[in-house]
Amino acid sequence: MSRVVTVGAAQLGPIARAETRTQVVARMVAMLHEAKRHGVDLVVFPELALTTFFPRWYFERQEEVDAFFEREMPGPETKPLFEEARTLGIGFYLGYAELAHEDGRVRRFNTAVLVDRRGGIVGKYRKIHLPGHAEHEPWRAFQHLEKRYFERGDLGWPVFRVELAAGVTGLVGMAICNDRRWPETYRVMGLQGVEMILIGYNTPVHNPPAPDHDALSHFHNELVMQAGAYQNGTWVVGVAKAGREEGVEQIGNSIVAAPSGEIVAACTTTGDELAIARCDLDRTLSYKNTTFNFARHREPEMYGMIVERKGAIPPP
Ligand code: CDT
Repeated sequence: MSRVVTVGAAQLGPIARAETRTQVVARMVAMLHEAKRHGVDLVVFPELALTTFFPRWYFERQEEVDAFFEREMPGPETKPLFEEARTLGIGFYLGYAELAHEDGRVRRFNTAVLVDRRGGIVGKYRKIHLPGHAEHEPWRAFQHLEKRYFERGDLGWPVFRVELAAGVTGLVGMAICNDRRWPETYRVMGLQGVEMILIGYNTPVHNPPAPDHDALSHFHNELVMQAGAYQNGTWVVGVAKAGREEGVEQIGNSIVAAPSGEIVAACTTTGDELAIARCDLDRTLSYKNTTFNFARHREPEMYGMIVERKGAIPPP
C-alpha cells in the first residue's frame, strides 16, 4: 500500500507593485484549475505570494509598509482562493505578510498557512530566519529589509497531521525562504517525523553583500533543499516567486526533492508555472529506518554547542 500525494509547486512570475490582490488571486485560482486537471491534491504557493516583494524598498511611513499586510486570513480578497480550493478539494500552502493584534500590540510576521482540502486553516508558521538588514542601506542596488518590517516568528517549526489526499494523512511542516538554508530548520521538523516540508521563497539573483555568490544562486537553492530532504528522509517542495519584479531579477528553480535527495519535478521558466510530482509518503521510510534512524544513530549529547552558541568562536 502506498500513500501517494500529488503535489503542485505553483511558482508565480513577477507581481508588480500596482497589481491588486484580486488580480493575483485570479492568477492563483487559474493555477488551482490547472492543478485539478492534473489530479493534484496539494498546491504550494510562494512566500509573500499576494503582493510584490516589498522588503526591497525602504519606506519612511509605516502606513506604506502596512498596505502590504493582511489583517485577516482569509480576507475579502483572499476568500475566493479558499472557496475555489475547497470546491476543487485541493489543499494549499500560502505565504503572506501577517498583521496581528497580540499581547496588546501590533505584531507583523512573514507567515505561511496550510489549508486542508476542506478549506480550513490547519497550520500556521511564522518565518524564523529573517535575512537582510534593519536600517536603510542606500549603497545597495535594492534593499532587503525583512529585519525591519517583520518580527522573528514565535511558533517554532510545528508539524501537522493533515489529510492531504483522499484517505492519505501525512505529517507536514512549513518553512519560508531563508529558513531553507539552515539545517536546523529541517532537523527540528525531522525530529517530529515530518514527511513533507513546504517552502515558499523570493530569492533575488543578486546578493549585494556577496555578488560573487550570484552565479551560484540556483546551485545553492537546490543544494540546501536536496540535503534537507535526504538528511531527514522527507519530501521537500520549494516554490519561487520568480522573474524580473520591479527591476529585480528573482530565481525560479522551484523543485520537488524526494527523500532520496533527488529532484523529481522542477519549473523551467520564471513565470506562473506548475511543476507536479507524485509523492509517496512511504518513500520516507527507507531513509528514516536506516541511514537516518535518528533514535538509533543520533548522538544529541554531543550536539550541545548547536543550541548553546550562536556565532562561531574559534579556538584560542
Ligand atoms: N526572502 C528571503 O528570505 N530571501 C533570502 C535572500 C537572502 S540573501 C542571501 C533567501 O535566503 O533566499
